[in-house]
Amino acid sequence: YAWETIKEYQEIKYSYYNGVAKISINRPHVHNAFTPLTVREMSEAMELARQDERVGVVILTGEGGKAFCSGGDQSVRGHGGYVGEDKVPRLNVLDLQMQIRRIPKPVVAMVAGWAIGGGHVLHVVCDLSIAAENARFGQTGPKVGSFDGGFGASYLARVVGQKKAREIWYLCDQYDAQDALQMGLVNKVVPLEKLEETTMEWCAKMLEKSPMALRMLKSAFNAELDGQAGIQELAGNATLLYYLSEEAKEGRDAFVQKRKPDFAKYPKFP
Ligand code: 1HA
Repeated sequence: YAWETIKEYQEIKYSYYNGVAKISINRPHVHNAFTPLTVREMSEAMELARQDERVGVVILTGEGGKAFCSGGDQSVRGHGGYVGEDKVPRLNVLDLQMQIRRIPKPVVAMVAGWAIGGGHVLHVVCDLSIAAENARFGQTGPKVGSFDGGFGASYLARVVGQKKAREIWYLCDQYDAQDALQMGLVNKVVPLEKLEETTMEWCAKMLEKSPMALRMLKSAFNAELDGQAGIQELAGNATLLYYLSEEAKEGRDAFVQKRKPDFAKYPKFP
């Protein structure tokens, strides 16, 4: 694929091809563990993908074929979070998780190798996950002195069920691609050399579909889980659709033209 670099970053790659944006963690020497800078760059790229009208689907992945992401970089873990050049401790990956769930376009995790700890949670919050046969999944929190009690716990439990989610967190075992497929943690398993091709085929199928329908569905899936914030997201999409209607435009036009709106002609559906 002729991926076009959209912006150069230090710790990630951000590229575009045929309606697909690809955000790839580029720290293969540490199995793509993230620092605050990695996350900041991913956040910015995710926002660029959101704003780019050409982009219909986003792929999240890691460089090198050996790891998707191994979580927070433990060598920069300080007092209260992961520390960057500004010396400030951060848990900014939580904001990235929210962005992945909020962007009104499907996000596909393309997982080769390790998806561990906070890196595992990143694939969990993606809309879809496609795994290579060498993929390995797991949480390590209780082993390394951490936990993600947000999406990492409750959303994981929605995906694989309460018993399995508790097993994953309490035992910190590692699971292979077939285990993950069996528990519904991933959508598909393919040989490593087919990973990008298959992921792009899935993206192409989604790109053929109605973007508004996909957008509505994503916010509908979120709404059930996200309470008031989920309803706000779904309702925002309802407002978007309403703004496209003649009926809503009549309200705007009447205001701008300083006249009474004439809504009488619009249908009162049963
Ligand atoms: O839980 C959270 C959060 C919760 C709430 C809010 C925010 C959160 C943010 C983050 C996190 C976390 O991510 S906590 C969990 C952090 N991650 C881990 O505990 C995984 C650590 N890594 C491993 O257990 C293993 O590396 C591995 C099972 C993924 C792979 O093992 P393997 O194949 O034996 O490779 P290994 O030799 O261990 O790793 C290769 C190199 O990468 C090593 O460096 P080297 O000795 O060659 O210099 C290794 O130290 C480095 N590396 C791997 N993972 C990390 C890492 N360096 C720093 N941080 C890592 N996470």
